[in-house]
Amino acid sequence: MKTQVGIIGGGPSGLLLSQLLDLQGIGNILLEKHTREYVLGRIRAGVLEHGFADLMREAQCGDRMDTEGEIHGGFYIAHDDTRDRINLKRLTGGNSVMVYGQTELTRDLYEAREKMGGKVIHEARHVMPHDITTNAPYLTYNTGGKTKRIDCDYIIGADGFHGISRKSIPANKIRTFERVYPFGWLGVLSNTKPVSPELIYAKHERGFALCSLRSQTLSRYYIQVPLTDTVDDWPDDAFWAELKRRLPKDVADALITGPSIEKSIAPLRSFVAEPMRYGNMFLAGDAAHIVPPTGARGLNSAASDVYYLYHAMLDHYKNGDDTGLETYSQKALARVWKGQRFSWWMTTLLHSFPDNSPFDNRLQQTDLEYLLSSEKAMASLAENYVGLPF
Ligand code: FAS
Ligand code: PHB
Repeated sequence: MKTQVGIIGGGPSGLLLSQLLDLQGIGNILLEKHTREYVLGRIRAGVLEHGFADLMREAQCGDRMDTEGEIHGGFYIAHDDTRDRINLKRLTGGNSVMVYGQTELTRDLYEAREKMGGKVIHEARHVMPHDITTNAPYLTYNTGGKTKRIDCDYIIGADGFHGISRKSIPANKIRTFERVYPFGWLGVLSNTKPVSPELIYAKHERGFALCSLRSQTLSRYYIQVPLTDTVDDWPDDAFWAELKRRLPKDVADALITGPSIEKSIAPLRSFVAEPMRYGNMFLAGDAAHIVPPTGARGLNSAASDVYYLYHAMLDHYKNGDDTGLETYSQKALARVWKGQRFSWWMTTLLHSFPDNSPFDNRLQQTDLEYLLSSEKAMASLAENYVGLPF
């Protein structure tokens, strides 16, 4: 097979780029190693920057998001048995975020690809990029016991943190930066009415907690847990009791609990691979960078990579202008690192660090007091949270 762009990975990054390119008549084939059901079984992000929401609309995939998603103009920071609201709209001159689960967004993208007759190949095993540094790169993969080949002009590595694309770059051609946090997030999904109409990020000496939602009947909650914990350590009752301990009393009293329909522990890490281009292969999304989910930057950093790649490919194929391709890595990394900074800062601000000294804890408390007492500090948080410009 021959196409213009070969995409590895059928998560949000790969699917969104595939859809945008197809709409512009730029041929592409996407290879996903799992089944569609497996991909849609993952529970992940919940908050979209307004720039991401606009990109979904441009990809003609925004209708259900606009109908079922919720526009949030603020969120709360809970601490010391009280909570302060961060008024995103006022602090950013009118910007907000869209609360709409990644699972639903991925479903919308899959359905749009299907409707357009997009070439998405599932259960593509042992995908390998070849001749990446030549003008004739190609992909091989195995399906039904047969090895197949896709010749293309460019390869997009949108295969996530554990994918093959980043690992196909010679060690002396790539540099990685990493910070692993000494805790994870235990997340629970429950068919219950959310305790708050807007998200609540809670700082507590017992550990961080987050009250989020997917709809008015589907709640998403998280608590910080030690890395040694497993899901089996947290039966539903223990989870609900611990979440209540970390919330202001009025919120804890209002919490509606119910059986968990999904429960998982995600480790927290900050990670960046540079550069995001090697030869004619471009990395996008989690294949190149990971953030702790505290600042809701993960999926949103993937969106800006897709935005830059989409416009670079447009300029190349429509105008013969390769500036976008040549500057992609530098442009994408500039925004990625701002997302890294914000995610690290918000994680450091709100979590309990077992090895913190009393001095560290005083600094953390002072950071929070300064933030909540300064319009300018809150405006800085707000402009990062709604999304810096692409
Ligand atoms: P993805 O990992 O989503 O997709 C990559 C795809 O490539 C997968 O479908 C995978 O099956 C496929 N693939 C991998 N290797 C392959 C190969 N060799 N061949 C073919 N296909 C291959 N972000 C937030 O903003 N908020 C959150 O709360 C949040 N929670 C998260 C919880 C967890 C457990 C994880 C892992 C991530 C979370 N994230 C969160 C970040 C997450 O949403 C990512 O940013 C987002 O999935 C990035 O999308 P992709 O870059 O498409 O990568
Ligand atoms: C979620 O709803 O899953 C979510 C929301 C905001 C975050 C992290 C996770 O910062």
